[in-house]
Amino acid sequence: MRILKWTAACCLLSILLLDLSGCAWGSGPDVQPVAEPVPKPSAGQPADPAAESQTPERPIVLGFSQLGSESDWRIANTNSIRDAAREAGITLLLENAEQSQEKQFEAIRSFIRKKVDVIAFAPVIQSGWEPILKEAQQAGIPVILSDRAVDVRDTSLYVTFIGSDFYEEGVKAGKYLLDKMRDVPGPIRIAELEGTVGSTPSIDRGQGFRDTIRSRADLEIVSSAPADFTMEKGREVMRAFLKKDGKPPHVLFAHNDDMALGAIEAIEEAGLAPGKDIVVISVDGTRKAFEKMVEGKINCVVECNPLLGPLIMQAAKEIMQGRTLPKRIASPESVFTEEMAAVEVGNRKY
Ligand code: GYE
Repeated sequence: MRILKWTAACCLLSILLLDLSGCAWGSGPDVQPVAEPVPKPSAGQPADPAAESQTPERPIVLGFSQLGSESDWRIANTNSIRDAAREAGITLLLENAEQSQEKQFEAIRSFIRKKVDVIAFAPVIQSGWEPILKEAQQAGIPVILSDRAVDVRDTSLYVTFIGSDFYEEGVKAGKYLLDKMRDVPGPIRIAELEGTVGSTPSIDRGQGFRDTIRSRADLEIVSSAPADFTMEKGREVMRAFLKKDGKPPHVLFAHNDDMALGAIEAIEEAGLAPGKDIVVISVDGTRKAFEKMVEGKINCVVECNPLLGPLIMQAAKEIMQGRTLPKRIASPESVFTEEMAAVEVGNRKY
């Protein structure tokens, strides 16, 4: 399912004062305003309603279930969360689920048992979250979704979703390809390395890309398979694509940089030149991918910002102060091409 895009029209005054590492509440141009009152946190909630707008005296305790450590994006995301918690004076309980939803359930249950003030998590896949979210709601603990979305009918089960617009990222990748191939006659064969099956970024990037390239009938996705967002699987699956029918694709669309980096190795092993024989398009914008762009081995990287820590801490604080948050908080992101890589590589923060 494609996650709907919302606009957070009314921004909170406090965020204007923040240094959010390039992020801002609800910046997306096509996001619809859905601001919801925050459920009252039970743990650490001041009894006196007048005290609600004051910062609690003891540090806020935030339980964060990180989905794994599968990519450089993820490492940067975890570091951002750790650093931002330290800077905000928030006590962080951080658990790594190693790409297992079951482990995320366990972590969230442990946070509920420990009566943390706020729970945040990056859901590995979209489906199956309703029961655990109900457990958190029954315990009166507000939940922030970070990075990826959940597919639940009752959106009151979480306060806000802080993360990128993955559909738009897929659209950007598709637009780059249409532009790049403007004067190239078809048929153009495309291989796609998908991310984790059932995860929001994989579903939405794939959909945005398809919806965009559909305008040219001679662009065809000839191979598509999941490679779990890791470099190893990217290499392995790309090897299989290249062996498949003896005809290499003209284009590779990798749903993240790590898989693209693995695929580049497979392309070189096959005696082909990535970036030349095969146009390579990727998502994330890690420094390693930029370095490959400088070498001409990746042609385009769609940025996906992992530095969500400051936004998450700000949201946790505002929840504890009883404020109303936008239902969707998206970070502004760019597209970088090989022509810009040499200038931009030094600016990468992850
Ligand atoms: O693109 C990928 C990571 O959910 C946006 O997960 C994130 C994705 C990111 O493994 O590198």
